[in-house]
Amino acid sequence: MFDLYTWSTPNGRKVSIALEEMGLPYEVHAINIGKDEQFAPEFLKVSPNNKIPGIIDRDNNLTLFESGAILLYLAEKTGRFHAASGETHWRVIEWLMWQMGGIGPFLGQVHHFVKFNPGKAPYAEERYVKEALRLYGVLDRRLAEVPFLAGDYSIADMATWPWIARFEWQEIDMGAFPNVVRWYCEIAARPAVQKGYKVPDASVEIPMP
Ligand SMILES: N[C@@H](CCC(=O)N[C@@H](CS)C(=O)NCC(=O)O)C(=O)O
Repeated sequence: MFDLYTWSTPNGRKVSIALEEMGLPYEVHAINIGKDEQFAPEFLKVSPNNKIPGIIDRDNNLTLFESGAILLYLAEKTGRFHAASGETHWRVIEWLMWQMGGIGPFLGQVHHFVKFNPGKAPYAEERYVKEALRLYGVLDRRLAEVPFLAGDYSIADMATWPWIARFEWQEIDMGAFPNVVRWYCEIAARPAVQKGYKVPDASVEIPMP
């Protein structure tokens, strides 16, 4: 049994999707980051970085923050959606790190400047939109070669997909990225993804291109 500390954001959804995909039971603790609940001392015991997501594994009382670390932990614990060794092991890590270092931080800045503060910082808007388009291009080229980021569906896809689900916020023309659309729709059709997307807010729907 896991405790999941989360909110309705791409980083939070990575973990609820992974827990659903792996069939692991979990109790949801909604941390409303719009109300600064991420700064509550109780939450800091789980996530000292003041950000969701965080988990506690009740089997061993292990606490973990950083979505990439959580996904690796869950994959190792269940032996699913990752490979124990060999090339695929490193492909999963490679694309997971690409998400953590590129897709997450840069698309997050697009949300900040383009969606929520348009017109305030034209240089930042231009810089982050350009980088977003470059990253979508990288993703599209990769997905022209393989069905999923590391070959088979893996935690690297679970990490990346929730960020692409914000393509409207990022003002991305998905028609320009047909391989991304194919991959995105295939993942969106997975029952576990549909369930995990709605944590902790069951009223939302997956945006479709
Ligand atoms: N690198 C972290 C990023 C986590 C993150 O940025 N979480 C956001 C929501 S998506 C958050 O908690 N923001 C609250 C804040 O910045 O105060 C991870 O992947 O877990």
